[in-house]
Amino acid sequence: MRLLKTALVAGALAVLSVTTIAAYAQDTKIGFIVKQPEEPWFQDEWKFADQAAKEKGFTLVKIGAEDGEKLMSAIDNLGAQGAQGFVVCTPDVKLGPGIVAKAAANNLKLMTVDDRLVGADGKPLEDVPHMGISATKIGEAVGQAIVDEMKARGWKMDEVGAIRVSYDQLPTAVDRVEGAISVLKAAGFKTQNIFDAPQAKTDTEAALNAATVVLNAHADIKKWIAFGLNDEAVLGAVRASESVGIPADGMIGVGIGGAESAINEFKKPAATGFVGTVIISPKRHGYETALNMYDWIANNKEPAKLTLTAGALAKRDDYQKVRKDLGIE
Ligand code: FCA
Repeated sequence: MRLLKTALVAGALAVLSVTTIAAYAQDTKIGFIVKQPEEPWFQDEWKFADQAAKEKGFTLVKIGAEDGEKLMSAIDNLGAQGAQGFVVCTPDVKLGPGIVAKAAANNLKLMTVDDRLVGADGKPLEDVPHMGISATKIGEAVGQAIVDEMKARGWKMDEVGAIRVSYDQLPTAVDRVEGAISVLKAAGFKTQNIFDAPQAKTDTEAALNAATVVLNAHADIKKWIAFGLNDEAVLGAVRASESVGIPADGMIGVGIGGAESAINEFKKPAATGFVGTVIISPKRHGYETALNMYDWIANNKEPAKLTLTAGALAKRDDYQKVRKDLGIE
């Protein structure tokens, strides 16, 4: 009897200490909020952030926030759950000061990814650690890929129309398309042949609608190029060109991203007008930002104020290799 009692007490103590250790490991809780959870890029960011959580043993809370209201309540929610910090790609960069205030009110550390917060004056909030892409450079790579393809096809630039799928309220979107335009212009592309297609949202459907308006307004033009914020923007323009009867060899679209939407396009048996994508790294943007936040919370190591990541052009015939080289295969 006595033996049994001792064994029971020892067992209970063992259970208790295991629970305590588990609670300790679970102590760190980090939010990862994204503006468009259904977009493959953001799915990939989450996947890599999960990897960091697994490695370091913290809890990752993934939240989709498509508008400001959802974002604000997500931050309150993280605070109520006892999280210590979060990484966010906001649905609207102009919410910057509101997000900073909300994070502070909930005692949460804040880092942004992809889209950098701006203040009332439109200037970036430089105090908030941020990881984004080198938008201008990556846009230039898009422009160069398009110029090279026009040359390979023997196109006369004066006969070509350009669809600038735009989302000008987002600074990184402007930098990306303007980067592409600067290269096009340097190669002799005329500004009057570049047509703006403003999208209401940053998804494929909105881009398709915007590009269709441009194509219908210039039905005399038979050869087209397209660029925009991301793969979804360019895929929308490519789908629009197909719907008005422009064949694949009459369209040159180059996107940015390299996630599933682009890869699926390359896997199609016949080439489409979606010629290439500049692959960016969801591993750096997901894994690294989550790790940065963890280090900040657990080891008091503040992340760099600004990190800009690079991209690499991939096409139908080499995307597997490029993905492998980037460590995202
Ligand atoms: C923005 C875009 C995303 C992705 C990311 C790096 O948030 O909306 O599609 O390109 O930048």
